[in-house]
Amino acid sequence: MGDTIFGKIIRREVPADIVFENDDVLGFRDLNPQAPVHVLFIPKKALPTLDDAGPGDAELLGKLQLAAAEYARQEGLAEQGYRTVINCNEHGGQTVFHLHVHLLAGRRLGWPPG
Ligand code: D5M
Repeated sequence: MGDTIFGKIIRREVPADIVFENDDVLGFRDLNPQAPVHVLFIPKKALPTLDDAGPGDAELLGKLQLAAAEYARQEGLAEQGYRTVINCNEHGGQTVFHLHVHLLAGRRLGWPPG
């Protein structure tokens, strides 16, 4: 498992506000929320960036997106809408190198993102 803060959250070595969990994915609230709802979905199998994903990760990537969609449905966010985002490397704005999907909801989101 990757040695990042997210690895420590998976191992319950640091606290997090965990709101979703299944066999492959953990979801917890972002410490620095950019919308009224801002949840991060991470694979329990660490992968640093989307650029490190290969064909063998196709199912896991699907599970991450489906976890976000399932959570959004459960929380009643789907009808008004939401956004999922994966930041990759420096210009993508990635700061934690354990692949994660951001789920943003609860306000009208601007486009294009900054
Ligand atoms: O997103 C990384 C995100 O991770 C950023 O929005 C802050 C968040 N973060 C960092 N540390 C924590 C902890 N400990 N709990 C919850 N959220 C955290 P990126 O796409 O890499 O910029």
